[in-house]
Amino acid sequence: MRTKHRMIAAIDTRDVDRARLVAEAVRDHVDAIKVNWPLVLAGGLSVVKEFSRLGYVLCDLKVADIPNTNRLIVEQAMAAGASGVICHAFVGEDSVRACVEAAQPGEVFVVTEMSHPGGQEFTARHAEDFARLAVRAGAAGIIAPATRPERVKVWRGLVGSKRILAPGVGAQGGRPADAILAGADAVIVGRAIYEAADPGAAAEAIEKEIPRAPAAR
Ligand code: NUP
Repeated sequence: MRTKHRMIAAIDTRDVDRARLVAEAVRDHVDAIKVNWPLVLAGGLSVVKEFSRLGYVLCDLKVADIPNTNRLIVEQAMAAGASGVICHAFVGEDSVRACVEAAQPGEVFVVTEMSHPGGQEFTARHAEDFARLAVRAGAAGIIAPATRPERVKVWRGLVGSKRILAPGVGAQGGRPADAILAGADAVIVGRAIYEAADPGAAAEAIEKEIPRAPAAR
């Protein structure tokens, strides 16, 4: 993923027409459009195909199963036009490797510590292991919480030049500049954009808050 804008739009609305409108409005301000279960269940995988014509589509299916099932899921996402998928690490390295292999030449991003308060209950305890696993398994990068930039900083040291994508900006309270300065390559923004009266203007305003200088590595 090229991270020129350092921002990814998460379009989680279940209204497919609204999703189309948001995708068109933000395309010049983001590096990728992320789709998750709410939109995929509402509009089917054809939404992925449609948005892939606009650019990079990151399929956030949080794949979390045995290797064979992971492969069957990821192959379908890639065939539908996704450029990347998000998977969970707690299922183990073999399952993550199955995603990485099935996604080729596409990319896999591995969830570490989740951004919501509940992310501290269980995922936080294993987040360092998840980040190391992502590197070993050949993933393109990790997903790390913009709500806890101090944690992002730790994993930047663990994952080297792998990508760090940080959700939790806006509705969950994280600030884009904090996550980027902590070492994230891009922030993931959902409700603050897709629920805005003018999603294009909202994306542009958040983009302006993002420091241009590369984070210290
Ligand atoms: O830890 C994570 N936190 C998170 O919010 C991992 C994620 N993949 N996400 C996703 O990012 C979440 O499912 C949603 O699609 C998006 C954040 O949306 P919002 O809170 O900005 O509306």
